[in-house]
Amino acid sequence: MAVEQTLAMIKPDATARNLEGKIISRIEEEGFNIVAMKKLRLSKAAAECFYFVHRERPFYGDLTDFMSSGPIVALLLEREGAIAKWRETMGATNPEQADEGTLRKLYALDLEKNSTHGSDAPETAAEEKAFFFSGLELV
Ligand code: FUP
Repeated sequence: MAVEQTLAMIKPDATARNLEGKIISRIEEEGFNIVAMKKLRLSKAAAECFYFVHRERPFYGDLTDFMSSGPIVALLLEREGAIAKWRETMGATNPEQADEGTLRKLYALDLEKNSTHGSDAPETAAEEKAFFFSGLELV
């Protein structure tokens, strides 16, 4: 399996409950190298840009309100098969369908406030990496 990178976020519902440490510990336990990391608050416009692919969906307004409602932590993660491994670690988008022990099963409040984000393919991982990090911020 090739070493790859994926973009992860700790979402506002999780930062509000001081879950950053627990989620970052899990990232380390699952064998990811943290290539870059920062905490910031997305503007509504930035959240709309990040989720542009969902602009026609009925949940777009609520989702981008939520994603700009408080701080997030963006992380660039690296390991073999990082994209699939991080999605497996997060669990299903809807926490009601997430497997036991996954981050969303453990921490998500509902389908929208689901605590973590992960890229879904190499192309989106590259776009999302560029959205959050400049070359200077990659270590
Ligand atoms: P995921 O790749 O697991 O983050 O899920 P999606 O790309 O399908 O959805 C992006 C985000 O939109 C999810 F994290 C949660 C939110 N969402 C809703 O709020 N309502 C929905 O019906 C579907 C997704």
